[in-house]
Amino acid sequence: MAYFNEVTKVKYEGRHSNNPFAFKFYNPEEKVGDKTMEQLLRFGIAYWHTFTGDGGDPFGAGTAKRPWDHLKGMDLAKARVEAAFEFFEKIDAPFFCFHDVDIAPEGDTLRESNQNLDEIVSMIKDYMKDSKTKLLWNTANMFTNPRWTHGAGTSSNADVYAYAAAKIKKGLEVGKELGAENYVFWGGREGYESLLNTDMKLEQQNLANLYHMAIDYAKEIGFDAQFLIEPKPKEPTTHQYDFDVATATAFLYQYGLQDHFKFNIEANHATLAGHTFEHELRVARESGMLGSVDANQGDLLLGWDTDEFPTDLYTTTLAMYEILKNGGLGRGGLNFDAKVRRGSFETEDLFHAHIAGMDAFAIGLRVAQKMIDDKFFETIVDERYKTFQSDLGQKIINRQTSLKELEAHAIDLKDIEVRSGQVEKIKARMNQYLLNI
Ligand SMILES: [Mn+2]
Repeated sequence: MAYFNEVTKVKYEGRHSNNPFAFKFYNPEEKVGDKTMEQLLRFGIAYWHTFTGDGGDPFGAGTAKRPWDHLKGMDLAKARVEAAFEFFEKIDAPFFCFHDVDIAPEGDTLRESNQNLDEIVSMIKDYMKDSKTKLLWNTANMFTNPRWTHGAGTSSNADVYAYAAAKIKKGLEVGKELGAENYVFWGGREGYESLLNTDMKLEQQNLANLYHMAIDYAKEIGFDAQFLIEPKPKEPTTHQYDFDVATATAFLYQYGLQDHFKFNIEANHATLAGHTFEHELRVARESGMLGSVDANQGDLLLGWDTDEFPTDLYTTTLAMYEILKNGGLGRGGLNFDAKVRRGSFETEDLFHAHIAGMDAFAIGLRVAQKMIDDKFFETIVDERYKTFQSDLGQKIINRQTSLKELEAHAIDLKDIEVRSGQVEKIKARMNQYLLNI
C-alpha cells in the first residue's frame, strides 16, 4: 500500500518553482567542482524522527497524524518499513540511519528483542535490494529504557554493562548484514549527575574497554564500517563524558582509541556545548577525524536539543566549507537528525521539512564551493597571518627559536602594526556571495 499518496517523486525544478513538492536548489546530478551534489551531500533520513517519532514533548502526547497510527507492535514496525522505503524513493534519499529500537519493538528479554529485530532487518534487506537507498549508519539505543538510568557503558551496574555490550554486538551484526557505511556510538547517558556517588575513572575506563571490545568484534566478523562518536554536552546527564569534539578527542587518545574512531558531529549538540557548528567541524577536520554529520539546527533562544530541520544558510554554507576543505565526508553523510515541529503534524510536512533541509545544504554547498574557488577565506587568512612568513615567523612555526631570541627581537620594538580583523567587511562579502548564487 502507499502511505504518501499526496506526493509523487520530488524533483529539481529550479529556484523559481512554486511547487512546494520540488527542490529549488538541490539538483542531484549538478556538478559542483568535480563531483555531483548527490555525491557531495550524501543525505540521510533519520528513521526515528521521520517514522517512529509522534511529536510528543515533555508536556503533552504526540500530535503527528500518520497513516500507520492504527497499527501496533510488529505490524506497526512492518508498516513503518514499507512507508520508509516509499518515502526514501519519493524524496530521492541516498541513505538512512536508525537505532535498533526505532525499527523493531523491544521484547521482555534481549533474546525476544533480537528476534523482533531480525525479522525487521530481514524485511529491510529485501527492500534494499530494489532501492538505491543505503544504510549510512545504525546504532543501539542505550538511553530510553529505565535500565539505562545510570548509563550503559558507564553504568554502576555490571549486568547493565553486559546488556549494553550485547546490544552493541547485535548492532554490529545488523550493520554488517545491511552493509552499513558507519556505526555510531552516541553516549546518551554516558556521563554522571553528581560526583557524590560517582567513580569517574572507573566509568571512563569501562567505556573505553567497551569500545575496544567493539573494535575487536567488528574485526572478528569482518564488519569494516567507520566507527563514529557523537559528542553532546549536558543533556541528558549533567556531565557528559563526550561533551564536545575536543573533550572526546582527549578521551580517545587517552585510551588508545584514536585510530579507530572519527566523529559524527551534530549542529544542535555543538551549539549546546557553547560552540558553533562550524567550530566543531573545524576541530574534527584539523585532527583528521571528521567522519559524518547530523544535519539539524537548534533554537538559540532555548537551552535544549530541539533538532530542527536546518534552514540557516549562513550555517549550512560554513558547514559545507569545512566539509569541502575536508575533501568531503568519505563514508559519512549528512543525516537529517531533525524532526518536524510539534505543530507541523500533517504527513506532508515530512516532505516540506526534508526539501527545506536539502535545499539549504545545496545552497550552502554552491556558495562554499564558489568561495573556495575564489580563495575567499584563504586570502583573508593568508593576509592576516603574513608576519609569520617572515624569517622570525618561520622560526616560530618551525620551533627554531627560543624565549631569549624572541626577547632580543621584542625588547626595543616600537610601533608594532596590529591590523583590524575586519569581520564586518567579511560578513558583508559573505552576504553578497549568498545573494549571488
Ligand atoms: Mn539532537
